[in-house]
Amino acid sequence: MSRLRVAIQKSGRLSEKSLDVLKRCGLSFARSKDKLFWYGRDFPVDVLLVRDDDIPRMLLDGVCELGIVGENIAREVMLERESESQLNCLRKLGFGHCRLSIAVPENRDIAGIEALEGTRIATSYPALTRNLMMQQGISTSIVELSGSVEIAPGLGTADAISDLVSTGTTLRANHLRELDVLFESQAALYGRVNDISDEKKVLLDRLLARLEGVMQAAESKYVMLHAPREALEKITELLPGVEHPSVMPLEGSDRIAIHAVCGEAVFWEHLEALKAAGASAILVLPVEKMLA
Ligand code: PRT
Ligand code: ZN
Repeated sequence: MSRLRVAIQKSGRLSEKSLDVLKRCGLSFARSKDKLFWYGRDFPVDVLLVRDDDIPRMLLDGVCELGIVGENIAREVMLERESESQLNCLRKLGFGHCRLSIAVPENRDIAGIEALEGTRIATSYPALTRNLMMQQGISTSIVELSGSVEIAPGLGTADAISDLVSTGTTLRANHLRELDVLFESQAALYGRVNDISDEKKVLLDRLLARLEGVMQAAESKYVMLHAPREALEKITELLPGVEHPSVMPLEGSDRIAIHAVCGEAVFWEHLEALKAAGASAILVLPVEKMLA
């Protein structure tokens, strides 16, 4: 019986959510704390726990068929190896959001990244940075650093940096200013799926269908409310991502009950607008599972 292997980050920003998404696909594992391999119990998918930087290479080397990693790392390795086609991004996962940005010392008067032509840029993402700067017609010399990139300008080893940013706190703390965003990243499921056996392909398709359901369910809400019959059209328009709600009569009332799965986020503003349109008893429930 065929099995698939999925590599995830052992400990770091992506670990918990990577495992969580697999669990929500119905996977469970026989695990031991320090072991790097967890055996899939209910579904033939095993987990390898590794450093995130190793995941794209493990996929390319055929150690595993699947991996959850930031697009930043996947793209960097693909550019390094010039083998973009071999790793497929199967599904973006909606967590681990960050951006690869160019930042400069805040006291330097630099208007845009064009002004960085011929300067030195420190980064842990040399291939991605060089590639994205070249696409904009800017050539720079790359100073490759494996960590603490943000201190390079202060030390005089670079004029600017290209680093991951999420809140911007690290840049501010180091008196750097975000000049431009080169690349937006999030965690994604990657696969080496072209050269796998038919049996593994069947497994992969099952897993991907479940994952699609999980992702859609996470983005969806089930909304129930009461409304005057004549407000149906208006209320349907106000429900985010809904075209055909279920409509039910309410015993002994001229109002109706409307139920709908909203495919987009439901905010307080939506509820206030629904109330203003005549809705009452508005309930918003999470959707646990969904299969199209
Ligand atoms: O040990 P291992 O190699 O597995 O982990 P790691 O330390 O290399 O990675 P980790 O856990 O820090 O990050 C894993 C992935 O999370 C990255 O590859 C990105 O895809 C994603 N991610 C999301 C981030 C950030 N946000 C982030 N803010 N990765 C790093 N940072 C760092 C950034 O490098 C900078 O030093 O956080 C600092 C900036 O954060 P702010 O909030 O101050 O802007
Ligand atoms: Zn890493």
